[in-house]
Amino acid sequence: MSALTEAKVPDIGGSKDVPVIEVLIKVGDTVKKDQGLITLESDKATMEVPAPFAGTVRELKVKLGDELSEGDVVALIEAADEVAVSSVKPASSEIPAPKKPEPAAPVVAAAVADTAPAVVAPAAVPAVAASSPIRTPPVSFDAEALMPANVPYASPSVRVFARELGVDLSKVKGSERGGRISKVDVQQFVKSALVSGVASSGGGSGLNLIPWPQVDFAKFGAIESQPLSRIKKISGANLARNWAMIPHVTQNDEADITEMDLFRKKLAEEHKEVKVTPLVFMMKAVVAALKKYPNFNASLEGDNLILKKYFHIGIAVDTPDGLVVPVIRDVDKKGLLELAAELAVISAKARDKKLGPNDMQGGCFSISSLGGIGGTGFTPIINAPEVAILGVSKSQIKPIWNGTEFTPRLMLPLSLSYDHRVIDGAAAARFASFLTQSLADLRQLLL
Ligand code: CAO
Repeated sequence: MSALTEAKVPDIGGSKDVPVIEVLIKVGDTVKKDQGLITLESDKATMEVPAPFAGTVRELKVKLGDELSEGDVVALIEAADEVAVSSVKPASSEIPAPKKPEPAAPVVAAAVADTAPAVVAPAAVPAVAASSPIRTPPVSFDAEALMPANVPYASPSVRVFARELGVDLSKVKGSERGGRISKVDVQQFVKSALVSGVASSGGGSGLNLIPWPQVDFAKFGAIESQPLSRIKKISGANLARNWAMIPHVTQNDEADITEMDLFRKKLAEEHKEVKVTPLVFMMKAVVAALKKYPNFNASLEGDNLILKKYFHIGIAVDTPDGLVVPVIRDVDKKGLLELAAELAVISAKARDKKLGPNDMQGGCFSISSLGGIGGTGFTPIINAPEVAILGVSKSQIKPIWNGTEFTPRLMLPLSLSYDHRVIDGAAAARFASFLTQSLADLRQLLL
């Protein structure tokens, strides 16, 4: 067995009698260099005492609630590398002058006070170690980094939580009193890092969002807390990412669907077995527009635009548990009635929670129709990795000037959100304009 070496509390900025609020190790644990052994919490900061070298914890000298100051012994550690300990034996009894350690250099000894033996000599330790205590160089902690003002202020559980997520607490802004970092601050930091695609180590290009407001709502009146459904959690995460990462612009337009709706009603009359709504006409018009403007049937992959030669359309379906987007495949190859039947099947499947992952994959472009409900326009959020989405609102009869007089026309509001990294405003205006023309005169779809 190697000699046992004392791990001591390093320079903690002059703080004295600082309580131990967390013991992070137990006897028998193997520790890495710089791994936290205990956490001390003063009224100004929380700080970990790191292992000065790798090894095995043989004895713990502190317990929760103990009050420690610089130089107090935390644990006895058997160094993993015997050479590391023996190599520090000085040639004479003179103690080397303290040097500021170089962080990259291997640590060869623990903290040791000038007067105290650095190596404890239990029975198993070689006699030489017991009789002539090894004097080791001074502490290898970076006192600067451990100064209370430089140590992130967070409770032990938050520190453990951050460690589990691999978050560097020094990069997290604390929202609590005195800048204390809460669990929510850490979660918010992780969310921002994920959204920005920046690793927790940073890089300066994150969103750098301020933490989510923490409000005790119960202070202002009665409340009830309801857990979000699984679908809401999943779709919420997707929507938040898409909204944050895609530069959205929404182009609004109106289609005169007077003739289209007459045709729809006639079709519905003749084919009572299916429900023919304006949505199937939108799907056909969208496919014609995607063929004419292929950049809308694309996905961004790094510096490349992946253009798709197939036409699968996602349809946003409102279910009691939240929004899902099943995909209807090969819309270009299907007629209006077939699409109407498929739409009925897939939306029923969505509402019955019977959609499988396959039903929701492979979409090229999505349509979100709120036309059955109401509204004059909205901003649909692009369903990444698609680059555009069409929002459909409720049609209504409006007086439209035909050059000589106002005539009543059934007008359908359309809202086209597009990824401005891929699509220019002019292209979006053309795409929307093509859609309105096609819906106004369905013969266009045959061209
Ligand atoms: N203008 C006027 N009336 C419209 C219309 C429009 N744009 N679109 C549909 N309607 C009518 C339909 O013709 C139908 O009328 P009848 O009951 O008289 O036959 C009625 O509104 C209801 O239509 P519907 O909503 O059942 O059918 P749909 O084909 O239009 O839509 C579906 C199907 C699944 C898309 C829809 O039910 C749905 O879930 N929409 C919500 C999508 C959503 O939540 N989007 C928001 C995403 S962002 O949060």
